[in-house]
Amino acid sequence: MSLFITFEGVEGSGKTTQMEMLKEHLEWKGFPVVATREPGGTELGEKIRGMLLNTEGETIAPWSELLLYEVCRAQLVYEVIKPALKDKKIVLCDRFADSTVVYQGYVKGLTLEAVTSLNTWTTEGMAPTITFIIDCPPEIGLKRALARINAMPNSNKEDRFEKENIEFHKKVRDGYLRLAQEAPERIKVINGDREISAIHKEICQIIDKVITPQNS
Ligand code: T5A
Repeated sequence: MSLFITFEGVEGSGKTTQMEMLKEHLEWKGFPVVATREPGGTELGEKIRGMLLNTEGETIAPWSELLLYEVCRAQLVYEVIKPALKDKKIVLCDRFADSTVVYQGYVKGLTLEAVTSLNTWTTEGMAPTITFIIDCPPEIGLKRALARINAMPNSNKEDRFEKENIEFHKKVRDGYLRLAQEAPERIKVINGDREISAIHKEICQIIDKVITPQNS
């Protein structure tokens, strides 16, 4: 069956952890799965990810930033997501178009009309079947993310956490909760301030209902 599942939330909320665990769960059940991420997921996208997330002090203009995220998305949809869905695979994506609505639209103030219009073009009109917002207070997410980043070798460090203050991340969280209210059918808000295994269990319960034989 083809199914497109995305993971969203504040930095360090546990998106990558949960996506990898869901991938294992689905593969164990015998489904072919492709897991990818934004920004990134393709050769071009990973190059642009480096430009976006490790700016070495250079300021990227808001519209340039938006367009770079959209370039990554267009390439990922074209090269990875669409072909995988066509092959009846389950696609898991760590962040997708909702990130742009929240970060560049709600929080950084670019016009939502432009953001959603660009999203429609670069996704070729495709939307996730289910989106999990892994929700937690940004203070907790940032603490987790910083601990992980500080354990990385220098060459892999990204400097984005030093760029924005806690108010920025609170707005990101509020933005996601607002999106969830606007699309309750698609977006499931999951409490990310719990044990990793408890979060995984809840996500599996939701997905297992979708992939039961009568739906596949
Ligand atoms: N962005 C992105 C935009 O502005 N616009 C866009 O359109 C897009 C697509 C990169 C940045 O780009 C911006 C948003 C971001 O600023 P990213 O690489 O996804 O996006 O950045 P993060 O969200 O920061 O990714 P992280 O990997 O840091 O966070 P995750 O994936 O949420 O967290 P994860 O799973 O890696 O976990 C972090 C640490 O916490 C532990 C893990 O083991 C790990 O060490 N952990 C937990 N610890 C305790 N309890 C739990 N429940 C835990 N879950 C995970």
